[in-house]
This record gives sequence, structure tokens and C-alpha cells, in this order.
Amino acid sequence: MKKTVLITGATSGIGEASASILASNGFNLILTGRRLDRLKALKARLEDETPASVLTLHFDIRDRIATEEAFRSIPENWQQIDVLINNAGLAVGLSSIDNGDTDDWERMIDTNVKGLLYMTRIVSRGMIKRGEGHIVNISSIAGRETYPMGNVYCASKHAVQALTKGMRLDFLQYGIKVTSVCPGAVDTEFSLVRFKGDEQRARKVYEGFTPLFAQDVAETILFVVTRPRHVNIDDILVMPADQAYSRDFNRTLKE
Ligand code: NDP
Ligand code: 8X3
Repeated sequence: MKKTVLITGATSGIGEASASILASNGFNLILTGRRLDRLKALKARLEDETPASVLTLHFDIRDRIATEEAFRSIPENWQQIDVLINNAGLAVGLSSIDNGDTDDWERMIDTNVKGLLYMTRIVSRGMIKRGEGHIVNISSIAGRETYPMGNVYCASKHAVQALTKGMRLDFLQYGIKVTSVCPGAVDTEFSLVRFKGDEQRARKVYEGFTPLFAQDVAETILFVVTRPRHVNIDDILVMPADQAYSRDFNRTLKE
């Protein structure tokens, strides 16, 4: 029987690439995000190009009630969720704490930490009943290191690291595997979101070196979720070859 994977934040970047690769590798998909047009287009494309069946859920993960209602709307034949990929997340702004924008802080903490918790709380209950499941949290190099001006985003990803360990302890007795995937710089809409639509500033982040692409992280996720039942990848750090510490890049590429 095909496994079902629920991916939060599937409308772009790592989530969308993971949806594509998992659809081509024998999974059915529940895909979530706020941008309904993108969800519809992705469902149509994947059902056309791959053997996967796709269900879409449209909600803001910061809204606990909306998240729970979306989950309750899942038809019965879709309710066995074998793999949860907690991917929805973002950075907003880059500033020292004294100059920090409290709305930006709330967006990051509400999405990256509270949204991940809301989703895990509901989805894990079915996994506990069935005595198996796999939760994959998309963390970051920012969950392992802190860089100047990245304070709150880094704190939110350090929280994801702590929650990954907490989940692994709490769910050990139920046969649920828990993994943290920590990418370095990935060229997605991430920087465009961080710099609030400033395309030039976003492009600069990836200039002069070869970053990871969403596909690279998706391939890592495919590896993680296709290990045999007795094997868990606890925590995996995936970096561009041109990146060392979170802010050290080998920017020697010429245009
Ligand atoms: P993108 O901006 O391309 O994708 C982010 C996804 O999250 C979108 O699908 C977006 O959907 C969804 N999302 C954001 N806010 C919400 C919300 N409130 N409710 C529901 N969905 C939401 O970025 P990435 O693919 O790069 O990011 C994916 C994950 O990877 C994030 O957790 C990020 O922190 C992490 N990461 C990214 C790295 C990078 O360099 N790009 C490196 C390390 C980790 P929509 O807008 O439609 O709601
Ligand atoms: C995204 C990578 O280093 O820009 O998590 O924070 S970084």
C-alpha cells in the first residue's frame, strides 16, 4: 500500500521540490500552504505527471483553529498519514535585537515554532494509535549556529532542534521516528521573503557561489523517509560545498 506524506509549505522551494520527488517515488501527498492558486496548479501537475494522488489543504499554519479545522476536513480515506514533513517556515528581516521589528519576530516564532507544534500535535495522534510514523522537521544550519542579526530566526530553528529531540523522546515508545534536516543556503523564495520582496537584495545572497537547490534538499528528504523501519536518521546537515560556517562562503564564481 502507498504511504501518505503530509508536507507543510508545499507551494514553493523545498516543500514543492519534496512533493515532486516523493510523488515520483510511490507516495500519495497531502500538501498545505496559503497560496491556493499554487496548491491547485501543483496538484494538477503532479496528478498528471506522476502516479500520486494529491489532496490540498489551504490554511495559515499560524492559526491554530484554522490548522485544526483543515486537519478535520481530511476525508477518511486520507487519514492515515505515515510521514509528516514540517517544512513551512520563514525568516523575516535581519536586524539587531534593539532594532528588531516585533511583527517580524511574531511571524517567525508563530510559523516556525508554534505552527510546527500545532501540526505535530494533531498528526502525531494518528501515528500513536497505529504505532508507527515518521516526523521530519526542516530545521537549518541556523538551528546549529547563530549569525549576526539573525537572532530570532536562529532562535526559532534552535527551538526546532530542541523540539525534534523532545519529540523523539516522547514518541520513542510509539515507534514514531523523528528526524531533523538542516540545510545551509538554498536558493528558494526564502531570501525574497526575508527581504520583503526586495529582489536585488535577495539575489545578492546567492551571488558568486553555488548554493543548494531545493532539489538537493528534496533528495535528502527522500533518502531520510525511505530508510528501513529499524533505521532513523536523527539529524542531517546538508551544506553547499561553497559554504562552511553559516556566514562563510567561497564567493569566487564569476558571472
Ligand atoms: P520558501 O519561501 O520557498 O517556502 C516556504 C514555504 O512555507 C512556502 O510554501 C510557504 O507557503 C510556507 N509558509 C510560510 N509561512 C506559512 C504560513 N504562515 N502558513 C502556511 N504555510 C506557510 O522557502 P524554503 O523552501 O527555503 O523554506 C522551507 C523551509 O526550509 C523553511 O522552514 C526554512 O526555514 C527552511 N530552510 C531554508 C533554507 C534556505 O536557505 N532557503 C535553509 C535552511 C532551512 P505559502 O506562502 O503559500 O503559505
Ligand atoms: C536558512 C539558512 O543561514 O540564511 O535557514 O539562515 S540561513
